[in-house]
Amino acid sequence: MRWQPRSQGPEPSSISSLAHEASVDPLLARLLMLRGVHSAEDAQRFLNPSLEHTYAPDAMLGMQAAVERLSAAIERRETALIYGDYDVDGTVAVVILKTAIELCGGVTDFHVPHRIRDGYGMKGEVIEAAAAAGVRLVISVDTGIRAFAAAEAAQRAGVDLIVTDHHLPEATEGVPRALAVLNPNQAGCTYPTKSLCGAGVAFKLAQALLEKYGRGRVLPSFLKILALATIADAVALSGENRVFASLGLEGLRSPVNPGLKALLEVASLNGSRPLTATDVAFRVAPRINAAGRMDVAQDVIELLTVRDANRAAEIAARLNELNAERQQEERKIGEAIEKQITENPALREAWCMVLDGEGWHRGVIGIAATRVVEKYARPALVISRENDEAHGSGRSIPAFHLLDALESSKHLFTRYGGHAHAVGFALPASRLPELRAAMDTCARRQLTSADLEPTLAIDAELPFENVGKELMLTVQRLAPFGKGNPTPVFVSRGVRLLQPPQIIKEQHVKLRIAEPGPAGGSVKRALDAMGWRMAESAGALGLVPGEAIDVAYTLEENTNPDFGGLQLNLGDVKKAS
Ligand SMILES: [Mn+2]
Repeated sequence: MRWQPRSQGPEPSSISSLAHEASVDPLLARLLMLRGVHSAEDAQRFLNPSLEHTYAPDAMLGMQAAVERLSAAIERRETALIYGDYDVDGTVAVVILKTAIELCGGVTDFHVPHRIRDGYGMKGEVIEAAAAAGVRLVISVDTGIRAFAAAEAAQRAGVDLIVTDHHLPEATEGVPRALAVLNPNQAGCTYPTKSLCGAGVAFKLAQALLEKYGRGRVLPSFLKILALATIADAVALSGENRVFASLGLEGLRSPVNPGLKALLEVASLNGSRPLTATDVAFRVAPRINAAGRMDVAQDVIELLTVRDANRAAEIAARLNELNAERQQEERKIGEAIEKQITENPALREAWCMVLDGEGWHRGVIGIAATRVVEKYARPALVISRENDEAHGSGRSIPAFHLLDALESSKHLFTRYGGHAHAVGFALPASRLPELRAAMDTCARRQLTSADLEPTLAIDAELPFENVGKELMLTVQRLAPFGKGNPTPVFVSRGVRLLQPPQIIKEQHVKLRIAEPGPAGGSVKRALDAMGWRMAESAGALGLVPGEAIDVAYTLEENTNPDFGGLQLNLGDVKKAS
């Protein structure tokens, strides 16, 4: 793996002037600058997230029309049908808007698509059925920005449609015709935060509504679930999103909502330490997503709105089981993919890997694609074939705009959408060979071989003696970490390996290391470094005790006495250069 500085390092003089102006130590100033923070004012905002730093909802195009129509519905006690999506973002968005409208005195209903039966996106049939049942107002959340046919169906059925979404609009056709369209990514919208998740857009509408009805003070209570969606949807954790994630995680330490309590409990997060974005991304979100993947997304809405603790515990336990099932499906597809790649070298050599299998569970192909990208450092599409139909999910590397790549072969698809880094699509199975060839050609045209080389971005090189509690506290001031705000990675060179590498569960490796000193001399202070899923790569180095090694790592708090409060998580290890 290639170690390279995270972006072009800031000038030492600008680091010291930021350190001075913001009264922070130079290392913290450096880490801030590497995260795009350049002024003392921005540093203060970054280090002290507050709702006061968020933008007025009015700044979003379409907000006024949406609030007016919703207020009219509230006054008339007319049912507003919220049309959501089945993932964390989509279900949280439903809960936020539903709760806000009801707090203002309105009446709501919601629809969350059945992943397999309904597929992704807003469907005209659902709106027509609602219209037949007397619904005159539909609001989409986290979906709808490309639902041209559904928007026309709404118009024909005499239903007012408000689209709220964060996915990228169609490049040439723009946005669907609706009473209002809220999406910071649409042409003409000057709202500063372009990277809101779907629940973030719904929150801005909820905010506008609640403020109009004099209920603005309840807004902070939405931040806990908004943080879940913001982290789970992997939007950049900077600006407003950092405020949502940071304040929300703080609140999740002591949730009042019975559903959230039950959910954290089954995820073994008991509030003994502050929650991290990693806890949400790897423990909470997968349990919520399991519902959508296994087709009971409406259970999530019930979980997050139910008052009864017993019912909440029941749903949470069910989500936990579904998550275990999901993990099993994921393992099965992962193994099938590895088998295909070993048996077919052409697949391994493709610059964009397109993998397909009969009957792969459509709920987990996105996760499978993420694993392929992590392992092979190139864009990947994972596709489930069912008879003549193929449904796929894709993930990419930063250098490759995956949605643009699909767009350049749009004639192949019956449906496609998403972002630069993640897409979903469907096509006739007979066109898979064409898709495979087109994606590979497209990737080879746009990427260079350097783009496919796995790299590790380094924030700073430190003497090992500087690694301690104080450094960890500095790092923690920058949390929560995620997309747009990566966990700082440090490098220490020539550290001494004290014991033979310890293999854990055949997959992981633990290294006991200390700062360099004379061979045979006394050991000053030792720390444990965990190499997750690195047993194989570290084993190949044949490390022996006493050897000098270079380590790249992140820091994590570990209250286990064996670790002395601090754990290093290895990004990579090499023999000392
Ligand atoms: Mn979303």
